[in-house]
Amino acid sequence: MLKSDKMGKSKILIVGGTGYIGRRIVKASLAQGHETYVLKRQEIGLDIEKIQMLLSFKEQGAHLVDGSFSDHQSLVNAIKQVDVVISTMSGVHFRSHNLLMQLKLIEAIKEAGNIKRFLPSEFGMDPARMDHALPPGRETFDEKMIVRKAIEYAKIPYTYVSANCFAGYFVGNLSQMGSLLPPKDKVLVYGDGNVKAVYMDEDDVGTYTMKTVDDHRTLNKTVYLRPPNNILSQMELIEKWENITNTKLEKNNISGHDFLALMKGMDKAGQAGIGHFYHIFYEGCLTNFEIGEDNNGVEASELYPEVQYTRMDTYLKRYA
Ligand code: GNU
Repeated sequence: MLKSDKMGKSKILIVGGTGYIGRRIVKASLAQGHETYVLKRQEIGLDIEKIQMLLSFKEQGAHLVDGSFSDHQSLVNAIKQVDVVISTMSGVHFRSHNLLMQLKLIEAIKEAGNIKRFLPSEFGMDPARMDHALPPGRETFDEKMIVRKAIEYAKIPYTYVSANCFAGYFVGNLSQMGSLLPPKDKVLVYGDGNVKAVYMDEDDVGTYTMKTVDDHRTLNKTVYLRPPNNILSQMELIEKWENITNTKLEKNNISGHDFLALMKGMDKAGQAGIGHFYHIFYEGCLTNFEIGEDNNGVEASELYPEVQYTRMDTYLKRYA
């Protein structure tokens, strides 16, 4: 039987389906009519949240596939059931473990030999543009580049999705670090607050990601999610919040130099975060380049104009 039997739609395996972005990709895969498979890792143990999420995916029509990263053959068997593999294993949490798991997944994809498209766990800044990144946060990008090299060396067809700033981490908190909720009276402004970033609703990341899997225009390309209305500076975000809540926040500006100096008192994860924020809000690394030939890039909202992506004033309303 043809693998992609649903109106020529590829069969999808999501690895990391219970994670923060993975769950959105499972949802979008089902919504867009793909036979959807979700890896159920042996190691899941007593993580009741993940177990119950997997069972809800099954109720929604997904197939749960047993597999373990300590059992290569189980991965090969899972991969042989589908056409497309999407990895959303997060690096922010178990960093180096994540790298090894992705390399094992690539080995299994190579051996299975049937995969038409592999989407590795990207979904942030474009790591190919972060060669200058500050330590220790640079590890995030170095690892993603190791994964990319392995994919390209193995000649596995790929799509890299650069999803920019997840709204849950950067919008509700007006891009403040150490919090996920809006500040009450004062807000730290990075520099003059006029550097442009790109903010994405996580469900839209899922929708756009799934649109790319069967599209020849995204084969061996980097797909940047940069919808025009979501290209915003921190000050524009703050102003949206002030308009919604009819309040005024006290703004405290911090120079790039002083912001980087905050690293001194922090642990490694905190220092990585400072570095990531610095690149985004002082260097403008998400918007300081054209998307096109030289970065093998395509832009999602241009490819898929039918997607009504969530604007950030709408996203902010839930916090008011
Ligand atoms: C930022 C964070 C938020 C950290 C990327 C500390 C890699 C990327 C936009 O590591 O998970 O407060 O692209 O106190 O490619 C962390 C990640 C966010 C920073 C997001 C990141 C963005 C990493 C914090 C905090 C909200």
